[in-house]
Amino acid sequence: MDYFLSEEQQMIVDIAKQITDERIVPIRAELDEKHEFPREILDEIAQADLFGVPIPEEYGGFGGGCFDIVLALEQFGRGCIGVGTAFAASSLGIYPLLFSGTEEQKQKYLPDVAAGKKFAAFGLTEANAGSDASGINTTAVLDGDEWVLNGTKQWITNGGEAQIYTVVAITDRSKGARGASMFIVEEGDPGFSCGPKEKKMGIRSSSTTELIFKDCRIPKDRIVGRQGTGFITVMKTLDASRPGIAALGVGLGQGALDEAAAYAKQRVQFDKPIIAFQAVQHMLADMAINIEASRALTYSAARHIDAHPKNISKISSISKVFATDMAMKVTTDAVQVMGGYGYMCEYPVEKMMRDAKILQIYEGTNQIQRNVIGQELNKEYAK
Ligand code: COS
Repeated sequence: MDYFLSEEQQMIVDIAKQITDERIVPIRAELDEKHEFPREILDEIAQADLFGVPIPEEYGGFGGGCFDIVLALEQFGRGCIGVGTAFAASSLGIYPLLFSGTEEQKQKYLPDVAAGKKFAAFGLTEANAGSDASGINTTAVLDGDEWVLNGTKQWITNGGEAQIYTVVAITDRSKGARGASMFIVEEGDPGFSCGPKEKKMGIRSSSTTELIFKDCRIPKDRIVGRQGTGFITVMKTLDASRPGIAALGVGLGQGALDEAAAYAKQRVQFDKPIIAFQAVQHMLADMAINIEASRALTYSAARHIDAHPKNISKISSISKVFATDMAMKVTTDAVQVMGGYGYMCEYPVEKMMRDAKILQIYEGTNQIQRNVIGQELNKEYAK
């Protein structure tokens, strides 16, 4: 379908597609098997200036919006969700600065992230604060000219690989969600370390670690936004980033359909390629229907967000739920079309199915997305 991309948007697609086909696809299985961080690929993505897509031009970026980043992520998702996640998490890590950072913070941190010289990460989740994000226990206390952070963040993408971390901590427990604040922690700050890499079902090339703060001291001016606004910044960050997760789902679904359809054309049973059987054709057709519907929805959501950046929670969550539930179903069906071969590690759909699962879990489970959508409907229909 023609989505009427501008010249610049088509350029983003073409560059991301080329990196995906030439660099990601040939080594994705090896990266997965070795749990290896895709540093060389990310360096190439940096050389192609794609880390700068969501960063304004005055800080060395491309000045793009949600739709531009969606286009890049769809391509990376088609190749490998692990690589796509590592890329996406760097944007996620700098969204708090874009939304709430001071001019000095933007000038200090954004150009290096835009150039891909430094990676970013976003630290929200804790052992006892997942869906209940406001239940975090990490604290930050002002001591003279420094904030002192204590606590542990869990399952942080790009942990140990990033140099810049935006981290939420409680500054006033009595104020509930209004008692959380956002901070910038840098690699090497005293009292800050990352745990070992977690072993995961999928997205194994991306790094996932704990962030550990033991009397971690950072300068006073590393707070992002006013004290007490950290939770609002978190919510704005997640609203802006969830269509990117939808885009990873669209790409992953497309990648799985490409594999399944190519296999069905060459696999002969009962003297015919199995694509000639209606049972298989209908499975492929359902995949194509749901991928295209997800793509159209995700693109529309991203374009809407760029045009109307306020009150975007509902459409952002709708795109995330629809496209990632689709990715789980399509990758599962791709394995089914390929039968025993699909279940074997030599074929990419086995990894795709494992990778798909995280899309329904991270950046807010799909159950939480339905809560967000339901709460918004509740408000709309009260009018
Ligand atoms: N934008 C701006 N502010 C928002 C917001 C949004 N999208 N969503 C909520 N808020 C504000 C609320 O207005 C409220 O402010 P007040 O206290 O001033 O009224 C505050 O944030 C708390 O909101 P709420 O009471 O709805 O939060 P809950 O404690 O019920 O938590 C959340 C529900 C939003 C945390 C939950 O639905 C959620 O999204 N969980 C998933 C978190 C997540 O994605 N984790 C994975 C992270 S991986 S990076």
